[in-house]
Amino acid sequence: MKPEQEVARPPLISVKGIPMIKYFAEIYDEVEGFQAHPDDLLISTYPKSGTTWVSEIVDIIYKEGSLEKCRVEPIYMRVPFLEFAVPDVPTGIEVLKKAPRPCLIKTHLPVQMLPKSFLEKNCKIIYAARNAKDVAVSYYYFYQMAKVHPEPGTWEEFLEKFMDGNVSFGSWYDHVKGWWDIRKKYRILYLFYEDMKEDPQREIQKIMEFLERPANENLVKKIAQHTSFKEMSQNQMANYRSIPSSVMDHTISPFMRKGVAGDWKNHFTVAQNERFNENYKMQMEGTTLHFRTEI
Ligand code: PPS
Repeated sequence: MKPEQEVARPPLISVKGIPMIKYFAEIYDEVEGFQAHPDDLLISTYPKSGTTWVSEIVDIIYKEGSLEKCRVEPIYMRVPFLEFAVPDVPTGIEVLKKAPRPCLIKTHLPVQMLPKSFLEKNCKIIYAARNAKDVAVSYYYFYQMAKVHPEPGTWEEFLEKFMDGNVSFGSWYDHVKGWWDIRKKYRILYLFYEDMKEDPQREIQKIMEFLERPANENLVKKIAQHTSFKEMSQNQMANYRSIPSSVMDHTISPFMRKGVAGDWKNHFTVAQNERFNENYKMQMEGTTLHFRTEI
């Protein structure tokens, strides 16, 4: 790893009008040309929406419930992050080049930036979405601990940037709507974090059906237990604690922070909530996509 100042907090760079982490932006051309295998499974999310949770669930499904097999590598090796890049660490593309294919792949790209080959090859895709208020809060803490992001500023300032789409991977509103709009045209399972919190076993069963994997009650229960927030926070192969602190500093805020629906209530002032709701109505006008901000 290079000295910390070389990794730390460069300004975002616009790619196709979307603000991106500098290092990710620098390799985007290579990412755009990535060739998917028809049987690769893509896990797509706006950041902080339950990517790691869904990834762990899918990995254990693929490994037919074997916890031992899941424990061999950290989640970012078991489910490579397509557009990932930081100095002196293998990029997502480099990891994928060495990975046995077909495989599981993570992305945060908005649909218009996804390498075309995923849709051309009709790959199965699981999209996980989470309500905007909890995403904004989770992202604010993540910006602080993951030093590839610029300084988030105060909560008030960050919330404004979030509403303006001036954060890494751009507008939450456009991201969730973009993926929602194509869900029926392709093989896309669109999940909600709040549904997973409400009834993890039901959602795991849904994922297994989508993946055409036989589900039985015991296996579903086992997966739900292994992927609970409590278990995953303590699981060194899922909690991102193996990333050097010059990149992710868990003493500022742990990656596995709270894992609940509705934490936004502890952060939004009444005035912020009113302003956010008004802006939300405008940005989400006309969509059939509906989120729950509490369960
Ligand atoms: S990332 O960096 O975008 O890939 O992050 P992502 O994994 O999408 O989101 C991180 C948030 O998800 C919470 N999380 C969970 N919640 C419930 N159950 C489980 N098992 C779980 N695993 C991760 C994590 O705590 C982050 O949310 P916050 O609100 O910050 O706690």
